[in-house]
Amino acid sequence: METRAAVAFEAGKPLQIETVTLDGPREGEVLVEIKATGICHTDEFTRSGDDPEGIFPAILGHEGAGVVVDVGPGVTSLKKGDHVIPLYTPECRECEYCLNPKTNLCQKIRTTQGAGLMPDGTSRFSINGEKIFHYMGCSTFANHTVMPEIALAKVREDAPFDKICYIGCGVTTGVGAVVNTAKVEPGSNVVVFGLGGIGLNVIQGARMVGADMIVGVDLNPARKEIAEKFGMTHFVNPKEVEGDLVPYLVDLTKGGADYSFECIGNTTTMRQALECAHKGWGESIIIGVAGAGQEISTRPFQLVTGRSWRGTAFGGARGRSDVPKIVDWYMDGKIDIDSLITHTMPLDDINKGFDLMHAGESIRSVVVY
Ligand code: NAD
Ligand code: DAO
Ligand code: ZN
Ligand code: ZN
Repeated sequence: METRAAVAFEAGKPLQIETVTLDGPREGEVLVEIKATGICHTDEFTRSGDDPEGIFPAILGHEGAGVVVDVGPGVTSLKKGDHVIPLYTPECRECEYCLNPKTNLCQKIRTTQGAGLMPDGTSRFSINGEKIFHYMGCSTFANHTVMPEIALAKVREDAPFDKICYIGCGVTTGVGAVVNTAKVEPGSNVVVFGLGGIGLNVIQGARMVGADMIVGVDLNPARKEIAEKFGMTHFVNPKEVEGDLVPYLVDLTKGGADYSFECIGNTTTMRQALECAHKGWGESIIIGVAGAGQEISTRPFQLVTGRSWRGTAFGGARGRSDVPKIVDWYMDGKIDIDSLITHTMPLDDINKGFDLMHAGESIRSVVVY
């Protein structure tokens, strides 16, 4: 079939809207009509050329929601008409990783996904016979895409696509980091570095589980108002702190954070997040993705004296099992997604979504097909 897509032909260039050829689903695969997709920083990381593993030409996008149009042979868990959210972290339920409760990093299709290909080592996308690569196993910047069955979460049909697409990355990453990775207890003191599309979801996750003090740290004063709406109790702008930020945060939290989260991708703030964690038990969770080749450091005594440093991908969520529950939390009003979707646009205007991100004007832009 033919479908419309925003194609990244070269690193650093705007996406181009094209008619592309999409081959039908093969064994274990599903054809999905994408109804809406968020534009995430990770798409920009790859589009810009900063991602050393970026492959071109490719159809980017990994934060979508849509409807099953057709299924290939052997597909048993999905049928035409089902509503789905694509998963860049699949859940096969049978690999060594899926069988270990300590991780969500299913490895079943890791190698081919990382190479921009379907599990059989080929691509379904092309233009005039020239191969176009898949991206993060999703390619939601196409109106139709083909996905492995194990990388689709079936979700309820009354949930709006233009909101729940954000659960495909940002919401699950932030809320899941609190619920699945840190397992924040009621009454905890939490410090969140970076109040963007991820950090605001950490804040609402912390509120949902009953955290006591929720401190937000951001250089952008405009983030204070929306973070308060999401449950932040104290705002700290590092530019306004006299002296070192870490002792200031330790003092504010009366000894340090029970849990801190780094949602920026900056190795300096990663260190600050670790060091503002409480002596003896504080845990610091890295969510932000730092630039290629960067390294973190601290004095080992920080760990000897009981702080832990951890990281999380996709909020520790097992997508097929956990994503439908997060959709329920949204539909039940336990989490707010609407206020975070600051802009919507048609596919033709997708590059405006990237411009808004650069200007710091959007929390989330969503393309509606
Ligand atoms: P964002 O740009 O929307 O938010 C970042 C925020 O940090 C902004 O509000 C900015 O003002 C603030 N900031 C920047 N530098 C700062 C500093 N030095 N001190 C304090 N505040 C500062 O980004 P986002 O979409 O929320 O993504 C955050 C990070 O999470 C990115 O690195 C992204 O790649 C990563 N991410 C990780 C996962 C995962 O599974 N681990 C998933 C999605 C995104
Ligand atoms: O299993 O080795 C692996 C890779 C898992 C990929 C997880 C990526 C999470 C962070 C990237 C940002 C996602 C938008
Ligand atoms: Zn698996
Ligand atoms: Zn993302």
